[in-house]
Amino acid sequence: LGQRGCVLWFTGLSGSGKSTVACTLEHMLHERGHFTALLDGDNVRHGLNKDLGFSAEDRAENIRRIGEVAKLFADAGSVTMTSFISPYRVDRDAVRERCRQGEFLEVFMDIPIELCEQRDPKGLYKKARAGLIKNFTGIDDPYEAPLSPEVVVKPYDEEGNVRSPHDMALQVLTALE
Ligand code: GGZ
Repeated sequence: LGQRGCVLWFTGLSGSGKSTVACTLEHMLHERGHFTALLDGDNVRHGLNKDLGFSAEDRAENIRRIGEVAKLFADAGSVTMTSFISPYRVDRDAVRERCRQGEFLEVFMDIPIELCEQRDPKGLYKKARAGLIKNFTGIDDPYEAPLSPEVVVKPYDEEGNVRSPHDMALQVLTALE
């Protein structure tokens, strides 16, 4: 890795484990002495992007701004992780285009909606099913899976057991190295 920064762009459904895996990976990177940054809903949608909602236009602007900030961090030498659904391929590809060759790595949390909905850590799928939240990704709003992500994270191991966030983070770390 050296001191070169990069953008690790996590994408996937709500409840797919983006933030958990990114956070676990951040600890691993710290242990190895790397400078990191983590952008997620908690520190971006409540601040920089608090004027934005969940229409396609607002999601596009959300991702554009996050992409610009992530690039600034990466150019400052940070291993920068972003954890947003980022449902539209064109929005993610636009961020990739803004980055230098090899600076942007897309990490696809390839978790079926059935699993995400089963977990439903915040009860949002339940609300979306009940019609209390409109335009919820995967329910009544689209999610466009990446066509050639650098890393694809699957939910089960070879024995069919659910993988731990630690195991998933190790996979991303290995790909990064
Ligand atoms: C999807 C929504 C919605 C709608 C609120 N659709 O599980 P969470 O709670 O913490 O993650 C979701 C988060 C999505 O914000 P992002 O900035 O990642 O979205 S995007 O990249 O599409 O701009 C969910 C919550 O916000 N949430 N309403 N309608 N997720």
